[in-house]
Amino acid sequence: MRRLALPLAALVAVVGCSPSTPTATTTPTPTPSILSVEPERQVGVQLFQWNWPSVGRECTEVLGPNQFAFVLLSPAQEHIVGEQWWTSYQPVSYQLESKLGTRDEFEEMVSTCHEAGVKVIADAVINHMAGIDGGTGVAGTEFTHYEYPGLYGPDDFHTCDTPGGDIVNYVDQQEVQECELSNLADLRTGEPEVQSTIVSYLDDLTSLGVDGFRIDAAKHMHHRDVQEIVDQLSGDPIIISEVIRASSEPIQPEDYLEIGSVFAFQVAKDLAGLVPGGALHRALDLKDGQVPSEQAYTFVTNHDTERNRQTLSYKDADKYRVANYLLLAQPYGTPVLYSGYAFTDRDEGAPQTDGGVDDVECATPSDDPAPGDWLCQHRTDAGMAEWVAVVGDEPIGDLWREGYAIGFDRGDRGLIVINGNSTLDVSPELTTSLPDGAYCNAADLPPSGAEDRCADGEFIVADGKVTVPVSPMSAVALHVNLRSA
Ligand code: ARE
Ligand code: CA
Repeated sequence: MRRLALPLAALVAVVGCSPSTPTATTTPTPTPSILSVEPERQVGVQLFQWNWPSVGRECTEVLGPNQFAFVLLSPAQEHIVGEQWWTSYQPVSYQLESKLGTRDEFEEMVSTCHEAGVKVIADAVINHMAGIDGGTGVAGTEFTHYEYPGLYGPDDFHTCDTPGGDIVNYVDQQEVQECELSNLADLRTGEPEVQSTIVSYLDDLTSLGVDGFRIDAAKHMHHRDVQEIVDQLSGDPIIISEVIRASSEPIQPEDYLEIGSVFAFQVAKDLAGLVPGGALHRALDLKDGQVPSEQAYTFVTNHDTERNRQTLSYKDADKYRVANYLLLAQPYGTPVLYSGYAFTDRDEGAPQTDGGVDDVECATPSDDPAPGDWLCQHRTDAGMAEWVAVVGDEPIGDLWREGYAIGFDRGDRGLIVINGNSTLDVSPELTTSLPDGAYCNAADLPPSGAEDRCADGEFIVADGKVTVPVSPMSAVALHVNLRSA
């Protein structure tokens, strides 16, 4: 999705107000015109455990106006009953009835997001079904561990002679793909009947307008199985496989590149290492193995890693914010922001009533949120999504460095200074390719996307120079579409 060259025609002249119609007797006053670029949406956000009405509202109010490209949902299918968030990852049928909402609500959310210019990526849990002996699902489906009426019977699941039938040894490819991930009934995804049942489910989501799929636990399906399933899908959905990179293992993200894109876990781990150490400039050379930029979905954290602490998360407060600025400022991959809720216990579900997740109300930003607070971290970076859309694939200019702070241009469209010092202010005078003008800070905008958001720009670019004061653990990001007229 990233690195697409912007057509020259995308450079359009934006005029502050329309000139008065010239007549024979009056001469038109020249109107100050500001060169502006057509933003190309790139940044996505994972709205973890947000219910469908809340996702739709966020698309309209925040994601659309701020040039977000897509939203990544939590799983939509029927699942086991329980308050934990991870019940979403134990399918019992492919009805779109879940703790996150009904089929109708799902369909309405997709069209609302589309109206706001935001694509929708669904979370496809297709490697397995439930991990418990049996019961009744949230939409009333009765099931046992290996029997799901109308979908699958015992013959559709792998059997495995490891203890409990579980994956124990990640170095054995067959075990990883044919034994059970934490007791989750493992589908024979190589079998044509299983494939066609999965394809019908995913096509159903596509028929409701979904633009693509996160393939959950893709590592646990042979890439040939995933390829065969994807080849049978209607349309041309975006495919992003979840294959957590571990250098010691035989199955690598690269194995899935012919199918589509992958999540770049290595980038998240690298960001977690370099921010606390202050080597911020190293973020400019991030890369995930051999995964090319246009097939890498990069992130600071996701719902698993914020719990196992393999990455930074909201619990790291200002370090987490700095990592997000780096993710967005560097050019590798398609960045996905994360938005979840505060928790103390890893299993804790989102705030819910009678088995349904409550509508999201964002808590006031705080470094010490209460459990169950919706954090809405992505709103803090809302203006940065537009910054990324405006700078496009412009290259990184000369690097300025001082202590733990860095600054650089992105061509003649944007500039960013990130201050990773925990107590020191910086205020560099930078040479820049930005056109002259009075700019506002995209890293510090309210998430409303209001029209008059840069009435009085405080960062003055004159004759290729600009002075940029930045307080500790924050950033100033300028771009050509955020200037005073
Ligand atoms: C829950 C309970 C279990 C119980 C099971 C069945 O926690 O105790 O046995 O239910 O009743 C999520 C939760 C799990 C939860 C599961 C089902 O995280 O706790 O189990 O839902 O409800 C591997 C996979 C990777 C996977 C991670 C978690 O490779 O695909 O494990 N990530 C996805 C999702 C998860 C989800 C699932 C898959 C299952 O993002 O949220 O699980 O649908 C090394 C390896 C990695 C491995 C990692 C984890 O790093 O390289 O491949 O990741 O270890 O140990
Ligand atoms: Ca499997």
